[in-house]
Amino acid sequence: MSTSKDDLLVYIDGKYYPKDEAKISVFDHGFLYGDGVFEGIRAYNGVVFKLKEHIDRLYNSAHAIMLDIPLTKDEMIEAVLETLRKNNLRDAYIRLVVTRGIGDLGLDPRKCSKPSVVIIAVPMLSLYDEEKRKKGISMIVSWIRRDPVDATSHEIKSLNYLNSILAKIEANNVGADEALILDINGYICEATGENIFIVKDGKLYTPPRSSGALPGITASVIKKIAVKLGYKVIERNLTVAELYSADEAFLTGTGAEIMPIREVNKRRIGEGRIGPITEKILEEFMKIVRDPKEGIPIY
Ligand code: PXG
Repeated sequence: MSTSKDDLLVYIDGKYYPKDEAKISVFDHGFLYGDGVFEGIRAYNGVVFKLKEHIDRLYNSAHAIMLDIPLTKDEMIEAVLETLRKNNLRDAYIRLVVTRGIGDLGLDPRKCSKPSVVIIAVPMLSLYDEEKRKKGISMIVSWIRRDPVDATSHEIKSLNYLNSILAKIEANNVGADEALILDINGYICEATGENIFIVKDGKLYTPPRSSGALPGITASVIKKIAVKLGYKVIERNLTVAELYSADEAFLTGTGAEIMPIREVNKRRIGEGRIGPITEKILEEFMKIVRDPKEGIPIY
């Protein structure tokens, strides 16, 4: 049986705390400056899906911001698994955060002596309702552009998500489900926390890494599934007009899994519901996430 959300145990620097006592200092630069890195991970049926890949990405993000994680990758994997065990979880959403640690009120990270590691695991939450999975979501194109690769690039999964949050606020303000974020050149980049794929004439298209999008772990799984199913996957710059005239389009991410797009800026996409190729890929994805070979078992 899973624990209820109220008696969750949270891992902080090697110790477990009840949810209400799980606290980080206000002098932590993760709080003061968004200085840190994170991962969002999911466990399905007792297996942490692509855990190794998420840990690799976390350490790459940390390396890019010159943050030394005080655990080896193996120790980190064990800490994630132990947090799930302590909470009796088999299907879970896991948030792994490494902050710069406690410093002074200046932003210089050299003043922070020790990074903090936080692992939160909660019973699986669905970010979108299942009806949306069939009908698709509505999107707007946000006026806020993705931080370019030579700025606070989202290739690095840092704690600074204001760029995405501003886009999400725009979507919320007009009652849209999600925001599409363009790169500095006006090409499609990604959504606030999901990558995007377009289907046209039986081929899949997705923006290149140079757009500033996060190299998504779900997206890389989708690419493999698509190829296995016989669809060509092309990475290239995509315009909003191409999205408007796509046969199908969908978002991918750990939280969203695969989410069809019904409309963008009130333009219907394809049939305005989940398309046949998206449906096939979704069906295969749901098999793969439960395959023990695709992750690390908890128990
Ligand atoms: N782009 C961005 C900017 C992300 O933050 C993705 C793409 C998809 O990547 P993965 O590796 O998950 O396929 C992300 C991931 C949330 C949430 O709570 C966000 C993500 C993951 C899990 C939960 O909104 N972002």
